Amino acid sequence: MTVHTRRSFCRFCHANCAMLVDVEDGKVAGVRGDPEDPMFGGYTCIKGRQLPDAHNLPDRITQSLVRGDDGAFAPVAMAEALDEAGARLKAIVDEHGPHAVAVYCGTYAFQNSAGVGAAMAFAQGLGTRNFYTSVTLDQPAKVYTTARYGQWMGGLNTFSDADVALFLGNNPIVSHYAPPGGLPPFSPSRRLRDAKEAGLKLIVADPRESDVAGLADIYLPVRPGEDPALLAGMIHVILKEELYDRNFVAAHVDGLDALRDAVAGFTPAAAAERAGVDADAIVAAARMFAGGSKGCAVTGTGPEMAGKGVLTEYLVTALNILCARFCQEGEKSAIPRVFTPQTPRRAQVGPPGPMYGEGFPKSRIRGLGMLGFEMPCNVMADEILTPGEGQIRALICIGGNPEIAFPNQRKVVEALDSLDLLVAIDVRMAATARRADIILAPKMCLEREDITNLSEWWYETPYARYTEAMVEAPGDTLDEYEMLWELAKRIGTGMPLAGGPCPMDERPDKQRFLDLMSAGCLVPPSRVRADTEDGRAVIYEDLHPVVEPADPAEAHKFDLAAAGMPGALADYGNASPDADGFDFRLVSRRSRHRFNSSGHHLPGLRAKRTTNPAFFHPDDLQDLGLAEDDIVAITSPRATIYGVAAASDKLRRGVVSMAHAFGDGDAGKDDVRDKGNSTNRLVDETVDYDPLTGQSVQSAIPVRIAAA
Ligand SMILES: Nc1nc2c(c(=O)[nH]1)N[C@H]1C(S)=C(S)[C@@H](COP(=O)(O)OP(=O)(O)OC[C@H]3O[C@@H](n4cnc5c(=O)[nH]c(N)nc54)[C@H](O)[C@@H]3O)O[C@H]1N2
Ligand SMILES: Nc1nc2c(c(=O)[nH]1)N[C@H]1C(S)=C(S)[C@@H](COP(=O)(O)OP(=O)(O)OC[C@H]3O[C@@H](n4cnc5c(=O)[nH]c(N)nc54)[C@H](O)[C@@H]3O)O[C@H]1N2
Ligand code: SF4
Ligand SMILES: [Mo]
Repeated sequence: MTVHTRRSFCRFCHANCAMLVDVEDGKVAGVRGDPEDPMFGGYTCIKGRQLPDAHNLPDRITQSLVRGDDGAFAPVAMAEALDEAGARLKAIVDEHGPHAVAVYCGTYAFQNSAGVGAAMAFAQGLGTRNFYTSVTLDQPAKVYTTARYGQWMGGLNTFSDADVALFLGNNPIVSHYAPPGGLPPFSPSRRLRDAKEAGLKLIVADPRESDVAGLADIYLPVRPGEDPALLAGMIHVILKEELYDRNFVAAHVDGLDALRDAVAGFTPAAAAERAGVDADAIVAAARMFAGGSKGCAVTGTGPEMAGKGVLTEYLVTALNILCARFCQEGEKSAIPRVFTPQTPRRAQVGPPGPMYGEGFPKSRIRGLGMLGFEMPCNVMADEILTPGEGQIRALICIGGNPEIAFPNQRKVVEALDSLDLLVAIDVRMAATARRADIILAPKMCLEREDITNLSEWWYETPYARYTEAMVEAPGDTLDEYEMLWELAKRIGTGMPLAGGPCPMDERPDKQRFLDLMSAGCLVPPSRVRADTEDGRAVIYEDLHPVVEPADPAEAHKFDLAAAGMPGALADYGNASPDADGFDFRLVSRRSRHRFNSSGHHLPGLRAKRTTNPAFFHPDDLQDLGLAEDDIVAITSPRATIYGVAAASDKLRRGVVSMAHAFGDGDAGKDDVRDKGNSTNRLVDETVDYDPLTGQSVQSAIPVRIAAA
């Protein structure tokens, strides 16, 4: 058989690495990095290289499944599964109203370029407030702080321009994730080494010496959950030594005195005590960061999930503001973004967004509000379990796995099992899918057209791709946007999109759908497709926006005193960080060989690792009377899970570090080596959650350890 090789990009994760795909006999036979791609230069990771298996494994779900009266799944045609789902959803809406239907977009909804757009349109067409995405389990505080404190309309400095960088709990060498201003996730290790060779100064704060920490000029082994102390200490030094950009602050910043008062108590000695690092290192880090001319402080998931996400993001934002880490007039604007609706790029502060939850409906649970159009995931289980007006009775779960990834696993299981209808869109019998009434079989990435709208948040040039489908999907599958359209059609609701209502008489093809969804963007998907030659990326260099002068009619300032954050810092300073009897802190990390709960079924990844080891400092293991490979019981105030002990001298004492959304349910002592466990069983979403975003303590979880 002849092999045809075509260009596409990976969608195993959000990085969208450029790939060459070998197609043989209508199947994906091989993938490798595309060495000619100007952004990725041939880079791939071990996960992406599993795409042939992911597409071809015999146990992939390629036929929809409906649970019969006997409780067993039976394969049915897609049209029939959609008929049944549509009819049951319609009946629930007719009887209980639209809020009774919830939609959840997990990571694989994002990795389909039309997935979240279609899901949001479906939810809005239906009129339900119960729209959830993994963003609110991930880093909602970033969304909150940016909206609240105003944004610099010209954008943050890019990593390529930086001569200094501060990474707090972000390890892009493994995660391929960074917020704006951070390390673009394309060949991240090489990029970081090159930048260091060119003179970049790197500061990393992480309770474990992560891959990026190993390359740092200053490494701060911060105590889990105590980033606010570290950041307040750095700001204290920067203000006291007047290392900040005084011209910029005078022109663009209000509330400096409130911040100055709030950090007054965080002298280097006091901050060091609380954060568990050297006072000298805090001073050196402050001087190094402020001494750079360009480059940002950024956080990953670790500090956001450690209980004080909004406060932490506020302080990070304050650091970047004080040091004016923004693109200035006449410079190319940071991240151009071809497929995202364009906003003006000017050298000024944009208008502040509404307070978190302002102007949007509230949840019935704990008074938590929405993040933009999203309900926080941490209320979903209670919204399902709590009777009354608006109770969720049906859930459509798109490319997500709440049983493994949501806090409070036991409650989530109880909630999922109590639904009248659970529709899961998944490629395998994942833990959540196993509880579904209906499983819809999706196309996988190399069987779809897609655009690079997810990864373009990192492109420093106007780089864009429109990929064709590489192969025909097997079985009876649809693209997620098609499933949602078919469901809306059956329920009789519409799908409002940026470019107007989605036509509901005839299902639009993907190009049409993407064009409607992306209306207002720099270059419409259809034009990128037309401009594409031989499957390569298109770079619209002359469309790269340049930062324009400020518009004097629109005068805004950053307000460092807004939203009570200086007060929150003072409260934090006065609180005692101890949790009685729980002397360890369990911190999350990403596994190189999994994508959250995905990958356990892929032989190439299983061969590398079958469990998520519980890493301890060797001295802690010894003090606990434990040895490597022992099974340990990890107990939080909420529950106990088992883990396999591993030693690592890269951890600080008193910390246990585990990959989070692992496994397929609750593994016991006997099978944890083969399955791993989800740390979310330990989490209680109703205690110590961030009062603004509802984010629960998913990292820095208080635990105690014993031999099992
Ligand atoms: N304690 C703790 N909890 C956490 C975190 C943490 O650090 N600590 N991290 C949080 C974060 S950042 C996130 S984003 C969430 C993730 O939360 P989720 O997105 O809910 O979890 P995933 O495991 O990514 O779910 C992906 C699902 O998609 C399925 N899938 C795989 N390929 C495809 C495909 O091609 N199409 C479709 N339709 N489905 C597919 C997989 O089988 C899996 O069931 O977890 C959060 N939970
Ligand atoms: N291989 C792989 N890649 C992934 C994923 C995956 O599961 N596997 N998941 C994807 C997803 S959904 C996301 S959101 C991104 C996340 O991307 P990142 O945020 O970069 O994720 P991590 O690599 O877990 O890095 C988080 C770091 O925070 C540290 N940390 C934990 N608690 C604290 C704390 O209290 N303070 C500080 N300062 N640090 C702390 C951890 O030790 C860890 O090194 O990764 C994505 N990429
Ligand atoms: S980094 Fe992400 S996009 Fe790139 S090859 Fe790995 S899984 Fe695929
Ligand atoms: Mo995430």
